[in-house]
Amino acid sequence: MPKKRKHTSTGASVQHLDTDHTSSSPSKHLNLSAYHPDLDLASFPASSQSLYRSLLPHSLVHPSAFPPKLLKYWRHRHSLFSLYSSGCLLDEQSWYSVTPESVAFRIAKRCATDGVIVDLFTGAGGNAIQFAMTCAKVIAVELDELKLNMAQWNAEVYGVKDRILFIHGDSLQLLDTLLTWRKQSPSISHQQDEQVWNGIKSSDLDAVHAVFLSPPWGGIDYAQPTTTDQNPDTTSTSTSYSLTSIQPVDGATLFSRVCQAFHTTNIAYYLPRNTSLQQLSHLALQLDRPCKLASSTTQNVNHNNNLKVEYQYVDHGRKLSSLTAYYGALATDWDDSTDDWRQT
Ligand code: MGP
Repeated sequence: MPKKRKHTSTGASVQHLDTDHTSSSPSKHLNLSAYHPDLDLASFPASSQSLYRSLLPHSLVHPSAFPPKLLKYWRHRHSLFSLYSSGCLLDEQSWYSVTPESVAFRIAKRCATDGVIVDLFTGAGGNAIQFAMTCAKVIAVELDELKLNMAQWNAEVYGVKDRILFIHGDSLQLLDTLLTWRKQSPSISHQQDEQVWNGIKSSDLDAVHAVFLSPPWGGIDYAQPTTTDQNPDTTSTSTSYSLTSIQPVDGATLFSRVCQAFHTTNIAYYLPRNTSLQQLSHLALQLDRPCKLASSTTQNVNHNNNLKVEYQYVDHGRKLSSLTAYYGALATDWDDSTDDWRQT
């Protein structure tokens, strides 16, 4: 496993650009460019300029175009992307599912590595951008080409595009391919750096430190409780979000397939704040049993059965927003008392 990297943010190489309210707007009625006042499009390469222009009509930019339910996300736009005014673009689904920047930064700090981090549900790139600040390489997979292009553009706004390998494809297909590939080539050291899937090479797979999962939770109304947790100490019960609501496959199935496909227990799982803790613990127990195909997972044996759940607050700590469940070394190697990697 590649060694962990101390968090040393490279900083975004973005400077706040001159305001240019006169630049051509795709719509005279909705002055979209007014909502990106710090964007100086002319300072980007021609290909990026045309990418921005092609994405703009598919993005929700002007508040009058927002469905009323989504307006609250627009009001928090600078919490989602601090460089929003420099040109960040999101489609409707991304507005309500992108990870707020402070939360994404925190997760990236805990996943920092000199190796590779894999983001299997990249969306508009909120997490991938922050991973690019703390990890040597990010593999960002997204099924929806429009969102992937937005992620690419947003990463350019943040000046970190070059650290991210953007892949248009189905993560579940990637997992299936990896399982088959591992059956065929069980050795972890590959003589030749072969192409495994859509530009991912065997050397990338050998360097994977962790996998980040931020799948669709089931729409904007995900917070309706879907399961009942029993507390064995008090015999009380509480209603929670169930991993079965995760799309496109049940969240527990997704977790075990990731573990087997990537030969790692280092998984960070971004989930609703009311996710069933019983179900999260159950996933940790699964890791006690060596993954069926994971011949090399013995190195992680001491890390198995470990889980740390971090609750994430936004709005200056006033509002509980989400949680991240950390498994494997992401849990065991983190020292809560120093809030940093355990010194070895
Ligand atoms: P939220 O619960 O919709 O917002 O999402 P809020 O303001 O807490 O809602 P309220 O009803 O309490 O007012 C909180 C955060 O969860 C968002 O900022 C996203 O980061 C994340 N999130 C929400 N959804 C629906 C998804 C999703 O489907 N997938 C992922 N990965 N994240 C989501």
